[in-house]
Amino acid sequence: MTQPVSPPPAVRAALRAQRIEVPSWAYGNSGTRFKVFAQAGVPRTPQEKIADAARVHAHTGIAPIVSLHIPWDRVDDYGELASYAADHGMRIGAINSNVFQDDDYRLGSVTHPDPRVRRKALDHLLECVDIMDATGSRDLKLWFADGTNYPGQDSIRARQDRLAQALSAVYDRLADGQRMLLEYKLFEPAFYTMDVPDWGTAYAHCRRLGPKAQVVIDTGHHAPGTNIEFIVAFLLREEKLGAFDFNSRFYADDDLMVGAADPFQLFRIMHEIVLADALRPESGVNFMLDQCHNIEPKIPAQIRSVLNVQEATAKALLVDAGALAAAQAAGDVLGANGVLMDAYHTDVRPMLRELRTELGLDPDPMAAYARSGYQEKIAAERVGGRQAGWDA
Ligand code: PSV
Ligand code: MN
Repeated sequence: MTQPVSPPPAVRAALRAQRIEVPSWAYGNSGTRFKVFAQAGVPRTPQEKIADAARVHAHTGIAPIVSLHIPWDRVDDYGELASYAADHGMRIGAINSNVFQDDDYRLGSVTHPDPRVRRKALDHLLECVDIMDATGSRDLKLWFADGTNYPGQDSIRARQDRLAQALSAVYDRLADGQRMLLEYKLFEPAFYTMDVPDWGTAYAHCRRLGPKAQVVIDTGHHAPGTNIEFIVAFLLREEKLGAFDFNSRFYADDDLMVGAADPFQLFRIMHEIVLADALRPESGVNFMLDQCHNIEPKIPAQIRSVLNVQEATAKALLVDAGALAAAQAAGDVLGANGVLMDAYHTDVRPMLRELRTELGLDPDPMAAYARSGYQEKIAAERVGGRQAGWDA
């Protein structure tokens, strides 16, 4: 079945309302542990990162939110930073805590055996909530590098107790309307146990804490072959899916552009989102990117990533839900699969170009950015100073 170029009004409305949040750190230098390649024009300050994020929004029309990472984006006045973002048509999204880049955290942060280190980590998390108050952010994103490398190194159970204690102290500090998002990761940097290795662990902690605690699915944080859309469907049903950290991976936590490695997986994820009516910003699911552009230019890579999510979403919205339900009820295995694949194989690019034109945007965001001269401008202007990166 061929889909019409002009989408039904409901699909059009859903695509207009879709919002994607971009990470400030995607605009800084990044790399592997072997080499960080510097790029010309990379931001030196959080303000310059926000200005770059604003270019992504200017060309896509659906990415007006930027996440910060503290201390990478530390400033004296966060209220002022929020105003700067607003002046650029952006708002500050999730505040990402960082309790993994300090010598004190060699054996963990909130699960460290030493109460002094645990206190220091907790103080940082609480400071992040203060920052949320100043920026008007709703979400605190928690990712813990905590874990162990060797059997017997520390008590798995005691570390869970310490984790629960810290989470509960942060939870109690949250104001009305604020949430904490707990991210899990199978391995890295710890290789024997991670203290939050999987969605089940994150879910169990969040469930005990209450409704303001929600799980984040970083698509790169699973064992190869994991059925991520199953996790999505399950957490949505339990009202515990708070956000995505979108990226793609071939091997481990590769942080490549979302939709680059496996566009079909991204479609399957977005299909579960659409089925649960969780695409609307009011649904509470925050669609964030968490990516690093080690070898490709950063702003166009972010634009491409936003477009990849938009394309997967458009395809998911085109699934004929009635035909799918009928085929499923009839036990028509091939028919049901066919309905899904019809939508996946639809070329949605013409309809998205049309939508952008309606929004007053250039229909081809990648070409429009290339023509805009912004890349040349920042390369010429941003000379001197210290380029942002993983350590700044
Ligand atoms: C950890 O690998 C992670 O996915 C967390 O979200 C961090 O905050 C982010 O990467 C930093 O790059
Ligand atoms: Mn992440």
